[in-house]
Order: sequence, then C-alpha cells, then structure tokens
Amino acid sequence: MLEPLQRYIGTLADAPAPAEWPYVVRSPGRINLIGEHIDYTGGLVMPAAINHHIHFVVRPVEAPEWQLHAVDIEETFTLPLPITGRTEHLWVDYLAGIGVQFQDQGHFLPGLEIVFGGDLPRGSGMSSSAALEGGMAYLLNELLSVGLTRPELANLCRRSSNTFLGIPSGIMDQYASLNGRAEGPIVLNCHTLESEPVKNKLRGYGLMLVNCMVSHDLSDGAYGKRVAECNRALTAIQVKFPEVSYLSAATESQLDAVVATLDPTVTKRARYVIRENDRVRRAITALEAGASSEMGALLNETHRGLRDEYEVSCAELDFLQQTATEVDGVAGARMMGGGFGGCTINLLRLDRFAAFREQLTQRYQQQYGLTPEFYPVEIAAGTEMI
Ligand code: GAF
Repeated sequence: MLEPLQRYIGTLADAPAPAEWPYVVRSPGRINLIGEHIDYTGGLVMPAAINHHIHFVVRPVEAPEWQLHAVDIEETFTLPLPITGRTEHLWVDYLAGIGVQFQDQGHFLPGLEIVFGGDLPRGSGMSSSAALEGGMAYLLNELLSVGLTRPELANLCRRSSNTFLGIPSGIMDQYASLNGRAEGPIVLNCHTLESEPVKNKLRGYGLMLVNCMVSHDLSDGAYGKRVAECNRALTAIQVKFPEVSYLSAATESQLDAVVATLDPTVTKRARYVIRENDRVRRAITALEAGASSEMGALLNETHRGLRDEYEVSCAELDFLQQTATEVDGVAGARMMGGGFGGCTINLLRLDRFAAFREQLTQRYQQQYGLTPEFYPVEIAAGTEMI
C-alpha cells in the first residue's frame, strides 16, 4: 500500500490520494526577501511560501500510535501515543513536538498512519523543518476540529521548536509556511503577528536561490548567542527608554545614548537589527514602486550587515553574493536564513537565469571545487488540505 503513495508523493499530484487515505496536506517551504534575523526582536520581515512542498498523506488507524513514513529519507518510525518525550530522531521530534502541543491543550491524539515527502530540499535554508511542523499542526487542527487560526498555529509551532526541541528560533518560518499568499510576499510584524501582502510591482524579475552546499557547525550555538545579545541590548536600552518594548522598536539614537554601557559586539548586533528593520520598510516602498535597483541595493546592504555587523555569513556565501552582483541582470543578492551555510537569494532578470547559473557554477567550482544547486522559486499559497 505504501508504494503507490510514495509514487503519489513523488509526482506531487494535486489530485486527492486514494480514498482510503482521506487526508492530504500540502505544506510549503519558505523564502525570506528581507528582514533577516529580526523576527525574534519583534521586527518586520518579508517572507513568502514557495512552490516546494512537503506532502502529508494520512489515514486513521485503530492502534494508539503514529506510524510515520519519511519517504525522502526512506525511514519509518512508530510513535506510541500519548507522546511522552523526545525520540532519537530529529525528524520524528518535529512532528512529535506538535502532537505534544495539542496534548498539552487537552486534546486526545488519534492513531494515524502518515506518509510524507516532497521536493523541499533538506538543509538548504528553505525551512523544511517549518514545513514539517506547520503541516502537522494544520492536519491536527483540522482532524481534531480545534479551530486555531493560522497565526495561532504558527505560534504553536514556534512554541514546539523553542520548548520541545530547545531551538530558540523566531516565528518567521512557520508563519510564512502557514500564512503565505500566492499573490506575493507578505510583511509580517513579528511583534503583533499581523501580516499583509506586499503590493509587488516589480516586473521582469524573478528569484533564484543558490545553495552553497556547505553548512558550518557553528550555527546552533551562534543563533542562541545572537538572540541573547539582542536581549542584552534591549535591557540596556530600556534602562534609559522604558517605553521601548522590543529591540526592533528602538532607534539608532536611543542605541547611541546607551552605547557606553554596552559591549561593542552587542552594540554592533543591535545596530544591525535597527537598520534591518528600517530596510524592510524601504523594501516595501521599493516593491510598491516597482523599483528593482532600489530593492536590489537593499538586499546587498542586508548581506553586508549580516556579514559584518551580525556575523552570521561564511566565506562561501560571501563569495556567491559578491559574484552574483557582478553578473549582468542581477539587481541584488544576499545570504538567506539563519546563516553559516545554506542559500543566497538573488533578484535577477528572468531572461538572465540561464547565464546566471552558468557563470556562478563556473566561478564557484573554480573557487571551492563545489557545484552549487540552483532553485528558481515561485511564490505560492500557504499550507492547505487538498
Ligand atoms: C531561522 C529561524 F528559524 C527564523 O526564525 C529566523 O530567525 C531566521 O533563521 C533568520 O531570519 O530560519
């Protein structure tokens, strides 16, 4: 029985799965145009759900367990219910953590068989983890008729990452996967959790992700360190300006007024956050005006900020970003996501995709002996039952 389902997932068909498998959820990955590393400071971010997905094909079973089949990695795991804690498999824990959130709210988890997989590359920065969490949360919300809204589901997923998995991430990835709009990117205010679509008037340009094919180990601890540094900056600013309730709401002059009390590294991080938040506002204006060169310049500025002030880039990403900006037809480029590896996001003319690919491949192979992967991405709708 599993084999046809695996084929079904392989084709990513929009048609419903066989009748005995009544539930199919499609959960997308995400990109982020701008507003990087500021979701956990209450900032503005501009993500979008994309046309790379994880599909979940699900049926109820009698036994009190979840029979999980991860098609892409060809692994199977049976999770007894109720869920009592973590397992030894991170992919299982992404799903189990969501179950725990529902359990903690008093819901009885049904026995399920879940087959899932898709075309969302793992570890490339398109947030397959958020797609896993969001898809599972969406599914349980429907099956148990809980009635949580999409922003509430995103919050639940973030809570699971933070508390069950111990990953101190913000809310952007899960929010984008669950709330994405096919018309274009959204602007999410991470303080209020309100979002709206951006009126993107850029014509003739598309987005291409380039995977640098490395992932430096530093990343886990470094992310938590950045979160802690931002909290320290906020605490110092609040001593003088108690009305500032989150770091992205501070101004550079408020930061300047407390600089003597701050470690220089913390000041650098906070300056990046405040400037990045401002760049998002300018990016909204640029997109609404259809101004590709302004938008591109903002992407390049963000990259410099992430490289020099926030220090979450790496040599490979810097090389890809710099090289991209030298290619004809590229408006701008930057590293995307948590950093230390993964993808760059590039804004370039649609008629230059092939040349871009060729030039970057050649230069990157020469420099690092690695072949980058390219993903032309299109913006898509958020999680849905099909
Ligand atoms: C990771 C996190 F999960 C997000 O919350 C966000 O902070 C991002 O890094 C950086 O913008 O993807």
